[in-house]
Amino acid sequence: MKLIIAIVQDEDSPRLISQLMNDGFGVTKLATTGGFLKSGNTTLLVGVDDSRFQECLSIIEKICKSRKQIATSPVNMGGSSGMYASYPIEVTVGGATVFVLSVDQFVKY
Ligand code: 2BA
Repeated sequence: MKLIIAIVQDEDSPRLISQLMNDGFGVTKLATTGGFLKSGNTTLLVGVDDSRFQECLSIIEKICKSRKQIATSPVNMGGSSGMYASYPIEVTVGGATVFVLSVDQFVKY
């Protein structure tokens, strides 16, 4: 068994959760915040049998789109002034950031 930890954009999460549930996967949704943009994203925990692991990854890949977002980055104005200006930078977020862990044991009481 594997545990898939998928960090996805909030916009994709309702469709992704519906699709995974319809296909019989168990899903836990966590409301999370990205460290760089400091804006909300969604982390899904999905425990899957090895036999359905690729199927689950394919669903995540199919549904999660990459999008461009504007972030503001502080820039030192130079010298020892200690002054910063912020200017916008464009970053491409997603589709999905996925971690896969092998599960030693899975128990339900
Ligand atoms: P954030 O940390 O808010 O990052 C959002 C997007 O900003 C990233 O998209 C990436 O395109 C850009 N970015 C992140 N750090 C950057 C930096 N130091 N300099 C320039 N641009 C930077 P994604 O790579 O698709 O990541 C989306 C979200 O997935 C991240 O949100 C974070 O919540 C999570 N994530 C990504 N890589 C991770 C990792 N190695 N460990 C844990 N979480 C991760």
